[in-house]
Amino acid sequence: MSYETLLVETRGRVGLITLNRPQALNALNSTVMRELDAAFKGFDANKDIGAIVLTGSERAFAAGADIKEMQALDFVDSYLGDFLGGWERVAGARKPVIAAVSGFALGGGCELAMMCDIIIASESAKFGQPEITLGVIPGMGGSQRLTRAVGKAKAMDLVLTGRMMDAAEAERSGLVSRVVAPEKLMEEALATAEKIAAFSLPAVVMAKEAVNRSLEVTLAEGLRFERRLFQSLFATEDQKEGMAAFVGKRKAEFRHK
Ligand code: CO8
Repeated sequence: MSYETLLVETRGRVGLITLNRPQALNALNSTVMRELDAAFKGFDANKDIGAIVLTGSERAFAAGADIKEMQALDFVDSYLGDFLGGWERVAGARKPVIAAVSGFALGGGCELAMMCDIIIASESAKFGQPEITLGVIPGMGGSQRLTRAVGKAKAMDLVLTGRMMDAAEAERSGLVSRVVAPEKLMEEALATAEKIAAFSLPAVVMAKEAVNRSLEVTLAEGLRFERRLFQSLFATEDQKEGMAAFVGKRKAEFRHK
């Protein structure tokens, strides 16, 4: 499949997706949404892929939803067309997704990064939810995922003022897993993805599912869910291999089964 707004490639067991609308600082329009959905689905279905990296350009991960596309929308079209509803599918990738963020991650760009499982940021990264400056509010998780990630105080500050926070503040707040020098960003993101992709794929997918479940349910339900997944992994060849390798003092060779 060829893409108009993305570059999609594989690096070993890692799927790499690069947002590619430089003329609009990677603003997210409906074509990007459709293409990202297809690219994630393709990698999710591909047994040879164990993790995905999503990135933008050095200047911008993504500067938000495409304001020029949104400008003329009215309520009825937006509501009946479930405007932005499709982004939930984009957030539904089952394999781990690492966002490698450089430059602006604003509005929908910040929200897209937060749909990923790990955010690795360049020192140049700037995160924000500037929707309030446009007369609207975040529409794809900025008031929900951001609040869960950084707490109410910081989320209110960002969502109500529209200000940007730099990479250091984002790391201090818990939004970002790691901050690296700009020239190390892709190396770090790809190495992290390769590391994850070498583990047992069923274990990796279940680990993601279990952590995400913690955001939805009570502790008792979450612990039960985790335990059932843990128990089920004893049906896999990779559990036998991982534990035999430890006991045999050798490196595990996971078959992803
Ligand atoms: N939409 C459309 N075009 C954009 C956007 C955008 N969000 N951001 C930048 N561009 C375009 C500019 O219009 C400009 O195009 P042109 O050269 O044709 O005029 C080009 O990209 C370069 O931008 P600037 O000249 O403005 O570059 P600067 O370096 O001066 O400024 C900024 C960079 C600060 C990032 C600035 O472009 C800016 O403020 N952009 C808008 C940021 C914003 O408000 N984002 C929030 C949008 S609303 C939103 O995201 C709602 C979320 C809903 C969920 C979305 C689902 C994921």
